[in-house]
Amino acid sequence: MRDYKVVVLGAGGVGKSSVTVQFVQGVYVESYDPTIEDSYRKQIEIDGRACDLEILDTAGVAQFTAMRELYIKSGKGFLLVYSVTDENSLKELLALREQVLRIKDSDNVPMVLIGNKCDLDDDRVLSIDDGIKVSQDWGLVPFYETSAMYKTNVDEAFVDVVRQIMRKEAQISAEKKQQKELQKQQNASNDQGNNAKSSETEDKPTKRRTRQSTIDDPNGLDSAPKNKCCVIM
Ligand SMILES: Nc1nc2c(ncn2[C@@H]2O[C@H](COP(=O)(O)OP(=O)(O)OP(=O)(O)O)[C@@H](O)[C@H]2O)c(=O)[nH]1
Ligand SMILES: [Mg+2]
Repeated sequence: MRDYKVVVLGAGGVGKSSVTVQFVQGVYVESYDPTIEDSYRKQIEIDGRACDLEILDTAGVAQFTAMRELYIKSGKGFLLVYSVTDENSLKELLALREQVLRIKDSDNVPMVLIGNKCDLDDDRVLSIDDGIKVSQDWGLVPFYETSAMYKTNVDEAFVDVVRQIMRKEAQISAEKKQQKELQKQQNASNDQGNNAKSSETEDKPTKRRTRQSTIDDPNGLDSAPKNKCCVIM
């Protein structure tokens, strides 16, 4: 079974824990208890493959975010969560994504953008289009509006990020295979080159011998018929 480490990031109170607990345990947590760090495991089957998910629910509240860099380093995929009721929470995600890309030193990091609390119509300050715009700015990062309360799009978002990790791993192993193949071919052609060289070196003494025999024998091959002729005559 493959291990997939997913990290849930976002500002304080956007619903990271609620989304995570809804996905892992299928329950909705009404109360708000700021997270320091929680880790969950869940086994699921995606595209016929058994996956062991380790989900790290991180702190959004500033005083607990010191470990963020470590989480990001160890994570394979990221859920970047904002709340559709909190404009600042989306702004905070821009810096968070930059941090993820910087630490991972890559533009190709498995990630989904989540606009949570989509059930709160009356408190909504960010539209679906606001989310779509950010997803486009990020190179079409998959975007889901979720409700942890009603479990809307929660499973879909997690499955999406795991699929991205799977795709990336498959791509990396295909590239490694290709590189090995290329290396093999290169080694083989180097060997051929060396063989050709060594057969050239083997030829040289013969040539030298031929030349030498021509020098040693002043009559050489050309003069043989003459000699013969001479002998006959
Ligand atoms: N209506 C509604 N409320 C939500 C939803 N998700 C979370 N909440 C509520 O928002 C509050 C904060 O949720 P949490 O899941 O604790 O938020 P968090 O992002 O984990 O917060 P930190 O751990 O402090 O970073 C809680 O009271 C939740 O019940 C949602 O989808 N809809
Ligand atoms: Mg939390």
